[in-house]
This record gives sequence, C-alpha cells and structure tokens, in this order.
Amino acid sequence: MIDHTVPWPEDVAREYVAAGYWAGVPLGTLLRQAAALHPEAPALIDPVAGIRFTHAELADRADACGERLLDLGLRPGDRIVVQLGNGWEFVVLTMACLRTGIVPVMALPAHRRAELSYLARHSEATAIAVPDRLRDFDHQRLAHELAADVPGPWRVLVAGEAEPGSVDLRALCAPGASAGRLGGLAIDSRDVAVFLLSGGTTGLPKLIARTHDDYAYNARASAEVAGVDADTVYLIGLPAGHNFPLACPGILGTLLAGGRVVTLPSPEPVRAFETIAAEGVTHTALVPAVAGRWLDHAHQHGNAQLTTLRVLEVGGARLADQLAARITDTLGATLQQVFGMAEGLLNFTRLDDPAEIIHTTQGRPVSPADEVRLVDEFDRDVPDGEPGSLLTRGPYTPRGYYRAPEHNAKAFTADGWYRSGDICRRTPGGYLIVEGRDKDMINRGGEKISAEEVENLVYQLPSVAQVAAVAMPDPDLGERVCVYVVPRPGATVTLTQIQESMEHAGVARFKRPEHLVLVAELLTTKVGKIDKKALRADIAARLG
Ligand code: J2J
Repeated sequence: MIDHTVPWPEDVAREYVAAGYWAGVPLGTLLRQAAALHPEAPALIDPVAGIRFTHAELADRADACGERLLDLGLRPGDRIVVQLGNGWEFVVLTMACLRTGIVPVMALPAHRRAELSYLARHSEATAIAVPDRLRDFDHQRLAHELAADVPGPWRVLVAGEAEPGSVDLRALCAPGASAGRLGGLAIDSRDVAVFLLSGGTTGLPKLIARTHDDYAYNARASAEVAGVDADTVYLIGLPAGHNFPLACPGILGTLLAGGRVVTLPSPEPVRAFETIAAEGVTHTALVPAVAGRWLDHAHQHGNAQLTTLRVLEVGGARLADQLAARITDTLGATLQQVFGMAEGLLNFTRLDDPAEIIHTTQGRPVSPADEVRLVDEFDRDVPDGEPGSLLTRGPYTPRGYYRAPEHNAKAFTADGWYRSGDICRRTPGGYLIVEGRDKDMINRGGEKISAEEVENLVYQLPSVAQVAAVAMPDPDLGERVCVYVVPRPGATVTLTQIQESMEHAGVARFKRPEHLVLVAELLTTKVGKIDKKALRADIAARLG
C-alpha cells in the first residue's frame, strides 16, 4: 500500500465489495481477462504510427513491457511520470503499469519543468516516460534535466529517438512476454492503480490516488451507460492522461469491454473526421470547445464521414444548451453530456433520455451508490430545484488527496464528502444542471487552471503589488485567464512581462494569462477579501 492515501472506511469498502462494485481484482488482470475473451479482435489502432494490434498482441506487449520495467529495477508501488502524446506507446505502457502495480502519474504533454518537477518530487517518482519531441518541444532534454530536481534514481523512457542515457520505450514495448513472470506479483486491488491530477484550486496541483477496485468500476460503469461493448470503436483525441478519455469510459472502459481504441494526437476535426470514416468509429469524447469546432467543420463540409458515429460524449466544461441542441442535428450522433471529475463522481445523460434532458442537463450519477448533496454555505441541504454546492461520496470517489492532509481538511468534510466546488441544481428526475462554481479555478476549454497558482507566479514579478486571476468569457474556449494587477508605485507591468516570466518559470503555456487589467486597487468584499465575483463581472462588462 502506498502511504499517505486516504482509504474508504472499512465498513463502506465491504459494502462496495458485497454489492459487486469492487471486483477485488487488479485492473491489469481484468484487462488481461478481457483480452483473452477476444484475442483476435482489433484492440488498438494508432493511424499516425501505422499500428494495429489485436487484443492478444496488445496484452502480450503490455506484459512484455511490464517485465522489462521490472528488469530496469522498477517495483510494484514505484511511480513513473507519464507524459506521452496520444499514441500506442501510451496504451501499452499504461497497461504494463496496471499489470505490474507500477503507478503511472498522469501528466499532460503541455506540462513543463515546473509541473513535471513538482509531480516527480511529490509522487517520489523514479522514472518518466516522454516523447522525444512533440510540437517542436524537446521533451527528452527536459526529462534528463529533471534528474537534478529528484533525489533518487531517475530513468528516462523515450518514445522516439532515444539518446544515449535514455531507455527506448518502443523497444520496451516490443512483443515477447515470458509466460507467467507477472503472475508472481502480489497486487492488492485496493492499492493505487493510477495517480490523476486534480483540476485544482491550490497553488500546486493535487494528486488523486485511484485504486484498482475503484478505477475498474469507474471504467466499467461508464462503458455500460455509454453503450460501449465489443463492437465499439472509441476514438481518443483529448489528451489521454485526462480521466475522461482514459477511463470514462475511454481507453480502459473500451478495452475492458473487448472493444477497439483508436488514438489521434488531437481531436482537430479534419483528421478526426477522416479517421472516423476510415476506422468506423462509433464513440468519442470531446470538450465543448472542440465540439464547437466539429460543428463548424460539419457545417462547411457536411457530416458524410460521420455515418458510423453513434455516441458523442461531451464534458469537462459546461456545454451551452443551444450548442447541445445543434450537435445531434448537425453531427448525427447521440449526444451524451458528461459532468465528471478526476476526483471521482461521474454524471451522464443516458442514451435513451428525451432530447430535452440531453440538451439541458449534465446528466445524473453513473452509480446507484453515488451520493450527491447540494448544500448552502453552512453545509445545509438546499431544497430540490435550488442551486447548491455539490458534495459527493461513492465507490469511485476517494476520501482525500494524496499527501495533502491540510488541504483535505478543507476539500473534504469530516465524514468524507468531497467538495467539488460546483454549483448545481437537481431536477425532479435527479439530473444535475451545472450553474456555476464556488471554487477559484479557471476552465480554459476543459483545461483547469488554479487561480492561486497563477497568482503565485505573477507575484514573482517585483513590479507587482497585488494580483487576482479570474476567468474572462471567451467565445471559443468558454474561459481564458485574465489578471487584474496593482503595480507597485512607479512600476510598469505588461502582459508580455507576465507571460515571459511564466515561461521562464517553466509552467505550461495554457496557464499563462491572456489579458491584463491594470488597476489602482482590487475590488474587495465587505470582509476585505478580493471580490472575484465582482472582477469576473467587471471583465465580462469590459469585453462587452
Ligand atoms: C460543467 N462543468 C464541468 C460539465 C466537468 C468526464 C468529464 C469531465 C471530467 C473533468 C472528467 C463539466 N459541465 N459537463 O474527469 O471523467 C468541471 C467541473 C468539475 C471539473 C472537473 C470526466 N464536466 N466540469 O472535467 O477533473 O467544475 O474532470 O468539478 O478535469 O470540471 O475537472 P476534471
């Protein structure tokens, strides 16, 4: 068991086992069993690399990769930061981790030194997996530079041209599992299977320890409500390390069901549409900003390439009702709204729900064991139909972040409810409508940015006396980062300075503020706190 995780209380865990939510089997074993049921069926297609693996081939490569990770000295419970683009290596390595109990820490390709260094240190990782280069960035070089930041051993696994000193990830993923070597590993299904990153409202992102039991259930339950089965062809276009494309149902839910996963480096419509036509894609997952681009593309070029697409899952940010209504008409697929979180709780509209529900709600919990409360500022339940702040517990919602006791005391109630920070209303039918949030986060086209993290970075500039980061409305991405700054007397502050200083600090580009408002003082509430609500209204008004 990895220390510093917060397990479910034993009596609750027993209920989840008794009810069949927790299978008591490691996720890697479940994947292996699923592969054995459909050995010759296609499992993984990476059109960019020209890769097509059957379930048997994929399982064999995953096992061979697992054995080679052990040969490298990695052991069950060790952590590896995974920062790979969408492609076959991501899938094989993730499965190898699940088979060996080595825990992948799911980073994003956009992360840079600040995030990777923190993730490696906080998770005490001893390895990282990166592409050689991606979108003109030398990931391999950065991965080696990180060795200076981590105290212990550090191995760099590279998908692509591995330099001396790097491990060739593709060679690691070559076929050739020796029978049975992984069988001897004792992996407890209650142990951590993956570390996900929280969307976060704190200065540094929190890690969410998802166990084999809970994550397998998460994937299985999602697959069921998305109609994912052995005939499914699921396109992965969003960054695969995100919970949504990884397991809701995404890669893991599809493979467990015996279906087929197709990876693309991005969900951009031109290649995605071609791939849907070429591979007979039936399902995919998008954020609203990308769904909007798909609509535009279909308006211009028609939807003839989408005839096989049955289910379009959209989540990660609020989908406007008008956009929702246009999706079914224009793209021809059934829309499934998904309101989820890496911390656990997943809500889906059901495929056979009336159009009204699909277009105007963000779905209802996937599991009968999900508990949801909507509360006021004193944690009192609000009457049905009234907006309240969402609290949740359940069989795939862990009871605390990894190694974060102080933050857990705020982010969870004493009896284990996670405070999602989302303001929702519940319809009489039990569906949730997301109306806003009371957490200090900016949702840039589905990428979550902590206002506090941005503010800490802007405070690094000596010319800044005070700063507040807020969401500004954006027609394409929904929101972008705007900063209000009070400069020090006589000092000047520019947006370029802020952006350059953040680049220098080595943080992901998507977190950089894209708009600056210079003010003499920041609006405050009656109790003297910076009034973010007023600032959000202010920037919205300024932008007209
Ligand atoms: C409004 N806000 C939403 C929605 C998420 C599936 C889908 C999404 C995520 C995800 C995920 C929203 N409408 N439909 O992990 O498995 C906002 C909420 C939520 C936060 C979680 C999945 N869907 N959100 O987005 O961990 O504010 O997970 O609390 O990245 O995104 O962010 P994240």
